[in-house]
Amino acid sequence: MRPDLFQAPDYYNLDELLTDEHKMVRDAAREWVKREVSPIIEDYAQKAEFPKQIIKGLADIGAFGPYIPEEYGGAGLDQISYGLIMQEIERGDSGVRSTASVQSSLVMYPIWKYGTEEQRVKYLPKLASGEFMGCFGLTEPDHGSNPGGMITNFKDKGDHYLLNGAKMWISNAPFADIAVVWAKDEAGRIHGLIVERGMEGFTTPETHNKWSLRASATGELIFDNVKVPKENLLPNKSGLGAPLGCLDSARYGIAWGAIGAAMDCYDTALRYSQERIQFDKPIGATQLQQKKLAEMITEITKAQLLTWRLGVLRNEGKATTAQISMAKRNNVDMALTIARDARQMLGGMGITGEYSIMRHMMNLESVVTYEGTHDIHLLITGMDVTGFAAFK
Ligand code: TGC
Ligand code: FAD
Repeated sequence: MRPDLFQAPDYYNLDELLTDEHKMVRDAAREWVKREVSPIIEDYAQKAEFPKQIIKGLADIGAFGPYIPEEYGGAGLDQISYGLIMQEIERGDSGVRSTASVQSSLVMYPIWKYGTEEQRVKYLPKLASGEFMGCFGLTEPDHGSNPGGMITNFKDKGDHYLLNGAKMWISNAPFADIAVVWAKDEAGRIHGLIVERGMEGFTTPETHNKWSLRASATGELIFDNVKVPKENLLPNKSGLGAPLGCLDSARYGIAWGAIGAAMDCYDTALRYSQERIQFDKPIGATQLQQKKLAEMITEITKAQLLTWRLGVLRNEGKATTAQISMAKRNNVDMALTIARDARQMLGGMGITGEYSIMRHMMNLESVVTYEGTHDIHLLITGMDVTGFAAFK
């Protein structure tokens, strides 16, 4: 891959809306991505391997639990800093951002919000430092968009719970030390349980042959009569709303992350259009390529404004699930469209690993699917504005 020459677009001077702390956190993450991710990521994506050596660096830039209080090892930052970190990481690669999203919003968040003080103290500092890695098991082979139909279940056996079932498409599963698993009790109510690697009957086979998120490890979680200690149940929230609450936080981070992938594709295509000569002039001097670039920067700017405002609402505790849904859906679709157009602008070079665009494009096919598909987010907005749920 070529040297990383990334220059972040800021067409509406959005930096003026950021505090010094936001800019410091963002710039540290940007520098780290340039130094530690860009030089190696193409190689790891080609090998379909997660670069485990970056775990410590992710922890050092505050990517594991950015908004978790410092007393539990988190960075104690606000929601805009959290978003900016996700943006910078996904500028490098959506798979690396996935690892950070899962660790922060899908593992640390439920332990912090729904767990006991003992669970917080036991797990959060180790997750923040990267000593422990976690994963989140909600999706099942027969229940993806409709997680409420899950069949994974546990029975009360007096001194422990007995867990049975299977989860599929789980990011970080192949190497995670712990899994936050959503399962039904005997009354059919959903609860979160912390399952630790090494518990008898718990296995995590890796999912191979992905054309997307190749630098992120994905796998299954299989529970065959796993004895889970009673103190591993997250007691402070149950029902489908518990996992959906975690998704609010992760989807918000993805809305920012997608902007990072879009910025990288735009920046690469812009530079290429200024340098690539055809018919004796730069392709950037042609109207067709200018149309693509003008639309890209317009859409990136709109997404930046949408997401910054959402961050303000999150900081005030006022952002709704439907508002988060709209930003996730809009920004990922925006990034995917930009990646496809940018790839065409590079002609044949666009399909090679010399440039990051094709990798972003393939990664974004997962991002537009996970954490609620593009269709499901449209239906959430539809339900919000009409009052009618059209899922069922
Ligand atoms: P519905 O009847 O609407 O709601 C069930 C209960 O949940 C409550 N609720 C929420 N609570 C807190 N936060 C939210 N965001 C909530 N949304 C809903 C709701 O009030 C209700 O409570 P109660 O007390 O009345 O029972 O549920 P539904 O079954 O109709 O489903 C709605 C739907 C389709 C929107 C939901 O199931 C959904 O979002 N489906 C998409 C599934 C999804 O996003 N899965 C993601 C899996 S994790 C993942 O992909 C990680 S990838 C990570 C990475 O690598 O980065
Ligand atoms: P389905 O739900 O079967 O959907 C298939 C199609 O039907 C989609 O186009 C969908 O939009 C459409 N559809 C579904 N319902 C409706 C409806 N009511 N109306 C109209 N259209 C509908 N899950 C986890 O729990 N943890 C993870 O860490 C995780 N990581 C992932 C990593 C990757 C790389 C991928 C690809 C997925 C991951 N997922 C994870 C799973 C992800 O959340 C699901 O793939 C997603 O929710 C969609 O579920 P599904 O694949 O079963 O598709």
